[in-house]
Amino acid sequence: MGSGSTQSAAFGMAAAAIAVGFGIGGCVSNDDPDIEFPVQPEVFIDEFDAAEGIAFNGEGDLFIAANRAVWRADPSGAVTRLTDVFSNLGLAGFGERDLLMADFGPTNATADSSENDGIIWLISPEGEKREVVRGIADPNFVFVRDDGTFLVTDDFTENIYVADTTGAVRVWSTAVPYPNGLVASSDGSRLYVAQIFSQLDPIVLTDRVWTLPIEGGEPAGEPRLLAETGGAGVDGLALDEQGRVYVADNNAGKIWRIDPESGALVLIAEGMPHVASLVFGEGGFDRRALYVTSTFRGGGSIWKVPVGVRGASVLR
Ligand SMILES: [Ca+2]
Ligand SMILES: [Ca+2]
Repeated sequence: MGSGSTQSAAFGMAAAAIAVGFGIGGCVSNDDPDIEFPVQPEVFIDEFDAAEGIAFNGEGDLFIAANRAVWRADPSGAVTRLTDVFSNLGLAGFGERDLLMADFGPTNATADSSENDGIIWLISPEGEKREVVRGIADPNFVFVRDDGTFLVTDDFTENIYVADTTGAVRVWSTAVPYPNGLVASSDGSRLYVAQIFSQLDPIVLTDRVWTLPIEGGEPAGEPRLLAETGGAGVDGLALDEQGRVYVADNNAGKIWRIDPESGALVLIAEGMPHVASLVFGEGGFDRRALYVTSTFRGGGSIWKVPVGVRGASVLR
């Protein structure tokens, strides 16, 4: 190899560095140059009145909690009812092919009376289900970790619980008030937490996404405010393969992407009333799109939002 080719390689690296510099400084830093944010979302499924939980299992099949039931959805948008539950809260793939579901149970804190009757269900893709955790009043979101345990939020409290399928459950963190959606950084060193309310009774929605440091599987220090979306009622979170955080801004009907270092925001899509939870496509679904639920106030639509990048690998 002559010096010419070394020079040319060095020049190439410099050019790449300059390109990256421009990318950061520019107003749009997409991975797919054909996509300009905000993108136009499309309705993927319009069969439901209310939906929230959404997750792929380890076999690449999509499941949705909607109309007080759990459904499997095909890439065509056709849905099959699997089993009935009390509510429509968070879903997460668990193990090779099962799901965990957060269910408020018969009562919840927005009703006249609330009891400690929430349930975490373990549900097979065929719809067989059994209770695995009791003792959480109104479980909202489930985030599975790499050791077989999972974190569960109760967004009417300050509690993030850690639990497992033997029924063991304890409060893991009280650092973020009214925690809703969760997702961890890919290296596991931090947990992103969406704070949905600033107070209850009457409910005041808020827009804060926090970073909570983790060491040895436990919270390690004070949370840091990562971003405020300017919306109201931040709900589900998802992570892309570049470590960026996507948040469903429920009352604003928007999805934002947050830079995990700077907290800078990019508006990904809008016009989706009361979006709740979001996942990247897997299996036979579009892997460069988010699939997004909406609650009853949003009409229960399931949206597809192309984002031009894949999701981070999901722990199950
Ligand atoms: Ca309850
Ligand atoms: Ca939620």
